[in-house]
Amino acid sequence: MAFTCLADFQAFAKDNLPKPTWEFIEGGADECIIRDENISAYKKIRLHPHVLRDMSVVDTRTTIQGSEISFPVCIAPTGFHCLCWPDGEQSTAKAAEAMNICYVTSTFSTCFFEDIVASAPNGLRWFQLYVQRDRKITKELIQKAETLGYKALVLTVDTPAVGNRLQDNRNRFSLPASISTKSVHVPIEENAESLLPVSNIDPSISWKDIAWLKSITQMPIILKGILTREDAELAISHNVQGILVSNHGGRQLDTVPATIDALTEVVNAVQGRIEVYLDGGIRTGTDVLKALALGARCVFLGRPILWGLTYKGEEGVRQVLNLLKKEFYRSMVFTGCRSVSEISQDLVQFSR
Ligand code: FMN
Repeated sequence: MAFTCLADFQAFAKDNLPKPTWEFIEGGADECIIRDENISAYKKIRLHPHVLRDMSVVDTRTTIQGSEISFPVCIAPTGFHCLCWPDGEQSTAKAAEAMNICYVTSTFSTCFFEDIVASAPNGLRWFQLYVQRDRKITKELIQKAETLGYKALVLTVDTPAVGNRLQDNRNRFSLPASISTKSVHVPIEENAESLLPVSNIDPSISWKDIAWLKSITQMPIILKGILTREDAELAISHNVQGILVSNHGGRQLDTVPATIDALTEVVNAVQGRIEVYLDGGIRTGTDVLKALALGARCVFLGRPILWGLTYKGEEGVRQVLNLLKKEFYRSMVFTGCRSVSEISQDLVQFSR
């Protein structure tokens, strides 16, 4: 089968993963309204292209937190890559390194961080943190990541509890015995109703913990899961270096705004003081272009990476990223943008 778009990888993953695993990856919270709207919201935005601009040389590169990436698409943190491919996160890291983009490694990785880094020693990597109830373990995790060359700390702020994922509850989904998280203990056996590894995540984290994190790491801090102007302003006043507009792929609270709809509110509050990123529902090159036009510095992919991994490990993830890179390049050519800095807000119009 020829893979011509990201949806082709999705179809492959659906046909080839065990059904409960597929439903765990694909699932959203409650009625999955916002999981789907993250995707459909892009379809309501029309492009406003410019022609006759000499498109013979087009440069897709940009920077995030000062590091260059080959195009403005990186890998969002997702846990449990060994559900999709035997050496899971190690293959993902290799693909990110080969593509010269950033891989945000999840706290819930199923390979050791040391092995992930050894697989792709020169890759740009950020570390996603779920603050653990045991702050000593949390501190050790952060310091290990920093020692291993992780360049930023992505603090996930939308998970004081796990979303209500109906399919996982119906399937009584749990990790197969052969797969485990390697750096934090996931007491899946304690939670027979929703067998998701949430019980060690500290629900008490609050704004005051940002100062604590700053006291134990030099890494810039990026808050993942901000959706409102108020929280964006608080993020700035707590001196974080970036915001990732995210609703966790619709897996946490249903019926919040689609991320592309929340982006403008956050970008307007931030006023260029720190970088703003977005994840959720990015499936085509024009989605990337639209998010950048509305002020995102770069976007992150969640599920499509897992589809590529399921297809062919490192090679599959590279194919997903290459396809999206070509689509993004084409969208720049057609809208008259020779560089990422030329992607501006006048490129988009909202249809009714
Ligand atoms: N976000 C985290 O911050 N940490 C995680 O460990 C994590 N695990 C995830 C596991 C799966 C299977 C999925 C689908 C998402 C996970 N996320 C996690 C959320 C992603 O980082 C991201 O916000 C979301 O997948 C983006 O939406 P998309 O899948 O539509 O691209």
